[in-house]
Amino acid sequence: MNAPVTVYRLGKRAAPVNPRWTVEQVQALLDLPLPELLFRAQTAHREHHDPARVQLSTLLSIKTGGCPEDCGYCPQSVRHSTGVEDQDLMALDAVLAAATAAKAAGASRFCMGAAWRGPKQKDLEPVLEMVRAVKALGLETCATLGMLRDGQAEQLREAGLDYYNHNLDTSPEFYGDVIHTREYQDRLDTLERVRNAGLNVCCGGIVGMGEQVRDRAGLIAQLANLDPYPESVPINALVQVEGTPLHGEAPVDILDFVRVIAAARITMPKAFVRLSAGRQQMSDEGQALCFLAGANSIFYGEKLLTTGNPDVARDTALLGRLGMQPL
Ligand code: SAM
Ligand code: DTB
Ligand code: SF4
Repeated sequence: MNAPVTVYRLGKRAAPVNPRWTVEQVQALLDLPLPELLFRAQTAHREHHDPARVQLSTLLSIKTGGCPEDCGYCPQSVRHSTGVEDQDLMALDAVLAAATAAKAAGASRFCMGAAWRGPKQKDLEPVLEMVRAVKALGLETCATLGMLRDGQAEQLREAGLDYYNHNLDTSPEFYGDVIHTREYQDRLDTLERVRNAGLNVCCGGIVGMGEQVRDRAGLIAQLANLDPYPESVPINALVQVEGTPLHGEAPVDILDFVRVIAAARITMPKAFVRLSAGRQQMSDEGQALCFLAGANSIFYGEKLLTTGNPDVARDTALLGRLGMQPL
């Protein structure tokens, strides 16, 4: 009955042999009655995590706009007119000032994002300096710089990078509807370089791009079948930006978003599942459901890369209302 499922593994397209999770199994999770799904997610969550703790990561766009890729969701693509102002690579002292402020506000991780297809060696050198300096502040370090070539992940690791973020974004089947300038396999190749260099992998995707439930299941199955699965799994709700091709999509129902969080928690029980972009558009109650579904990390600070995020006062109040504490 079921069509064969392509399971992508790091570095090669493998036949569908014994995946830890099939797309059908994940879809069955997404289709559960919500109370049952939340119970299963909470059970998995409590086996490995304190349900009252949340990890806080602050983002900084260290190089903004002018990106040659055509990701349909992204305000930084040179192919979309979004009004985002291009900014060259930031100076080290400005990055350090932002990291210092993030630490003072309570973040434990600082994530530096650059709108590159991938860094050239001359781009990477100053980023290595940034990683060294941010690490020296006593923060965990994360970077998201696009595709990496051989040897670059090792250089980042040696500079003190803890995590590299590179998202699969959606299912292999839906991917080509959203991005045309690089392939799913390119992303898997970068993830393999990151893993082989001994870095922690931060990899997730976006919900609300017009995908079917099966594509959400396809994304989660891909992530969960990575061997090992990512340490950090950001689940983003599409932030719709005028001028991007995906502007005007029907917003995702928060309860469907909660289901994706729960499926990530059940299939990747030890991972930190991050309730990522889109929180500014969510109610406190919607976010609370995400935590009940097993989310235990957020982006913290009033800006994501180019779009808004709840400010520190709103998040402090939210965590207070929920009786939750930063990790
Ligand atoms: N250029 C690098 C790359 O694409 O790997 C790093 C930065 S890129 C902005 C990082 C991730 O942010 C994307 O893979 C995507 O998942 C997410 N993202 C970008 N724009 C978004 C949006 N409008 N809403 C939600 N997530 C978004
Ligand atoms: C991730 O999964 N989400 C973050 C981070 N990784 C780099 C980025 C969200 C970007 C939202 C749109 C913007 O602010 O430009
Ligand atoms: Fe470029 Fe990354 Fe935006 Fe894609 S998501 S357009 S690669 S900055």
